[in-house]
Amino acid sequence: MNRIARIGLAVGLGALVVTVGYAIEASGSEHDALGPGVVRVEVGIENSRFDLGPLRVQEGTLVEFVVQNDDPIDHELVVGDEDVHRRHASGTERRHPPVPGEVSVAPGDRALTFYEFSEAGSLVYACHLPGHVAYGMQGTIQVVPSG
Ligand SMILES: [Cu+2]
Repeated sequence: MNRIARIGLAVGLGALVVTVGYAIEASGSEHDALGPGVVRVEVGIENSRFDLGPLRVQEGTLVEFVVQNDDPIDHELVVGDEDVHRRHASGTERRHPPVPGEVSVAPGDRALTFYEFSEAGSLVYACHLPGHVAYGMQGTIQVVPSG
């Protein structure tokens, strides 16, 4: 990729992140939650931090998580309920096979996973590599009923 194309991509991704950030920061009803339909959410990881705050998603929305790992170590994104996270927290899987909402991201790599938020409720996203949740690599996802 040449330099101009790279700058264009960076600007494009920046605009996308701003759009998502705006949607998250508003509060209240389903109108400020992501969705409905298919929504792409860019997730950056740097210094073992997700650049993503709490998410609000409308029930029934299919989210494409595009995860960019800018660290020199492995990370992962796991989306799910308490049971899913308990299993990962006590598990020993270093890499995840393709499971919706679960993806490993090698150093400097970019990976994606899809997750359909089919029921209203509270979910969590996290990285379960040893010590990463304790360091802060987790966040909440509120799935709100669609209007
Ligand atoms: Cu991690």
